[in-house]
Amino acid sequence: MAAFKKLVFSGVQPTGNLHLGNYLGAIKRFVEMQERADCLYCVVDLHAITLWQNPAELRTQIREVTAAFIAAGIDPKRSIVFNQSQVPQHAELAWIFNCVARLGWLNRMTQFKDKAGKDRENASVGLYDYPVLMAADILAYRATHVPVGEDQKQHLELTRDIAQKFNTDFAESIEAHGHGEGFFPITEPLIGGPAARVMSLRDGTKKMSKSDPSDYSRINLTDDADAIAQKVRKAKTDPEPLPSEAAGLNGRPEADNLVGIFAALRGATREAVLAEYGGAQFSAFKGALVELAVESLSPLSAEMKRLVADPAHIDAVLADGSERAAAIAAPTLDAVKDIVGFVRRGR
Ligand code: AQP
Repeated sequence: MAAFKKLVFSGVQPTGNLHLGNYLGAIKRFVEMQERADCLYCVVDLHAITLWQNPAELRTQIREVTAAFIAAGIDPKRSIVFNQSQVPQHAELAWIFNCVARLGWLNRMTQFKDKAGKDRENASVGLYDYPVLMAADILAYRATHVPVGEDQKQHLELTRDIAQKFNTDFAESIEAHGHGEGFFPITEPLIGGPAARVMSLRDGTKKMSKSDPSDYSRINLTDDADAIAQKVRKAKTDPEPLPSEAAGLNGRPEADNLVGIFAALRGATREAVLAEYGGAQFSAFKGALVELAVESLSPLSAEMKRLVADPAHIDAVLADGSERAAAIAAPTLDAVKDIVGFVRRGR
């Protein structure tokens, strides 16, 4: 396999209120990755429309996700911040990958099953094809690393399968065009930390999610201090005090979730948190969690508010980022077209 330059790609859908799960599982880690590699962070609006979106709200949400990226600490001069629909290579590569991916692979995707629910016949074709577009998002840049929450693990495995199959199916042509042994990297998912899967505050067995009908199930990045305090205080728990070791969280999903959130906000491990709070009652621990969450999220939400008040600035960031993203993706697509055997202008 050829050596690939370390490059990070990840995306967030502009489909509603961003929540603590999106922040701790993804965006906070995007910020940290900037120290270690070149990064591209994408507002994946093509993914968003796999479920119907109100057009005016979609536009607002694209700007809000961009604002959240910047407010959290992503520097749009250093990293490339853009929205997917401004870079046509994503959709173009997705079509080519549609012809590489197998129906059987997509039939196994659990996110489609969850989101389509019982009314599968009525789901959009785009929702079914979502993981193929995600593979195109990543591989248009030949990204080597993708920080995501645990819910995206299966999609990342599909990306690896598509890269592998493309490399194998076109091995001779890849070699003939001077690309060595493999054209696409086998991308590494970066899933980890204490908040890889933040759970609902109402039910520790369900993922914290934008689409949960109960607003009390999640902490939104735009929630004020009062709302954060109310939601944490009402969060479901069990009657036992906190254990002193992480093994004591087994079978206690709600306790595990609150300790994981605390650890991720503090940049510590569950063990370190339990060393401090083991034996404490939830009432005391929740008080400390409210304080930490408000202290972490208030500046973020204030900065988001400031940024969304200037949509022209956000749009300029996205236009600049899209241009820089396309400058990387366009030569990849040209090479893919040559490898596949298309005739293209200028050749
Ligand atoms: N609960 C979570 N814990 C940790 N990480 C999470 N992510 C999402 N939920 C959690 C991560 O956030 C990134 C962006 O997610 P997305 O908006 O692109 O997709 P999503 O998974 O559809 O988000 P939601 O909030 O769960 O929305 P719905 O309600 O539509 O299902 C990804 O890296 C994701 O892993």
